[in-house]
Amino acid sequence: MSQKILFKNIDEPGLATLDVYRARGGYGDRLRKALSMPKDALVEELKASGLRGRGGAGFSMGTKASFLPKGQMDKYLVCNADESEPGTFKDRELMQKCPHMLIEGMIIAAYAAGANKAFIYIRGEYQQQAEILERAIEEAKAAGLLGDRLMGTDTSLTLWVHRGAGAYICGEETGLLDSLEGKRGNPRLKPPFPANQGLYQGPTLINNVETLATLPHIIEMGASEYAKIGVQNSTGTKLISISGHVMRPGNYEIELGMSSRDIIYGLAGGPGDGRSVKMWFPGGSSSPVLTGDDLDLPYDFDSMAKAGTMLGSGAIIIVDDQTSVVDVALKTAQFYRHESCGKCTPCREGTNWTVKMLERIKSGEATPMDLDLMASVCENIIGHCLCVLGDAMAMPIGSMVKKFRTEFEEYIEMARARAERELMAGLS
Ligand code: L3W
Repeated sequence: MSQKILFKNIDEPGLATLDVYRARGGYGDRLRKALSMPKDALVEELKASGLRGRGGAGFSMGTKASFLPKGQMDKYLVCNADESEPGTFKDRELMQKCPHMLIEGMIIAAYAAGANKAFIYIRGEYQQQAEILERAIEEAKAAGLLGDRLMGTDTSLTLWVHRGAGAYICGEETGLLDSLEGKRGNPRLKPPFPANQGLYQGPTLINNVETLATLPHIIEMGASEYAKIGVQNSTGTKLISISGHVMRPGNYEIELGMSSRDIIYGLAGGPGDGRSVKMWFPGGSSSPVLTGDDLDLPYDFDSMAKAGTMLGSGAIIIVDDQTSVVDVALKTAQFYRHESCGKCTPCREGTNWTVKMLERIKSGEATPMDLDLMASVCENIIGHCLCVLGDAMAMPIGSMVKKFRTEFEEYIEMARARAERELMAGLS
């Protein structure tokens, strides 16, 4: 279970330069092979690899590419490098240490989609990574790997880096497209999906950094070999970011289907002496939480879905037994309230209500009935918003209330008793 693909040489000094990347097999034969394939055959190869989107939704990459209409209209490729999901920091390491892997993957994806203009939309805070990408693009251009007739073929590709300005909603694909067009980053109603009507109304393929960076390896190995890695329906390896209460937080590459316990305790060292895992987010702060009883679940898309949660962006956040679930819930809800674009009512009002109810719990003003109200607010958000941001708050908070109801009730009682004592002390 230790196969490395994306992170194989990741700590090699100089890997961010074209020379070292080429010496490790970058561009060269595999790119030539991809660009010599008929576009349809390349898309079929991507489908056959079983690669599922690494940004959050886990949608089949090849299928998404196949949705783009044929024909001579302007088409676009956009790389979603807005990596803003709390707990997620894998794309940052990939772009920083191996920018050419992303560029090579984008050349392949653009060719498959018939796009000759591509953008990397990178979160504003990733200034260093944006500069590294700019330098790598200049190197690739100078080497004839980007621009007109790249590598002597009929294919052309212009690639730009566009920096965001620190808004989580711009990681939502249609908010990102609006932002890239120079507008406020508000989500659009889907359908139409970007594959049909995306950037500047043109067909647009949007994929996450890690998804695109995987393409050169699929071409090199062949789809059938790649599909042998991992488990059924979750092929390949996955970069995961582990944070929170673990001894060795960081990014790891794992084979999909690995036991969650082996990831959390084996790789990341667990929460440390005398502490245990109380709760964990398996796929960023948007994912419904799991508990210490779920540690033996295989870490793959379907196992997580069956457990009522999601693998999401692969960000595992560990919460130990000394942490209050109420504090985690409040922090989580505050994040989504702050990041809600405010365009649709269930998300704008629902995130605000949830924060207010959690604040009431903390200050001793709530009763156990407020838990039912909070659960009902969460239920009324899910599936009723313009985009997934509202759900992204309601799902984890709803799961916390459901799985840790007794702790919430005890907290309410304790906080009410404390508030009463303080009131009495103030009166005496
Ligand atoms: C054409 C159809 N295209 C679906 C495309 C669609 C998109 C992809 C997946 O949410 C997840 C979410 C969050 N014709 C199509 C079609 N597509 N049907 O397929 O679509 P969808 O709607 O399942 O998901 P989404 O709206 O893209 C994304 C989770 O991500 N999340 C993660 C955030 C991660 C970061 C990060 O830092 N990396 O921000 C947060 O909310 O829960 O499950 O491309 O166009 N019929």
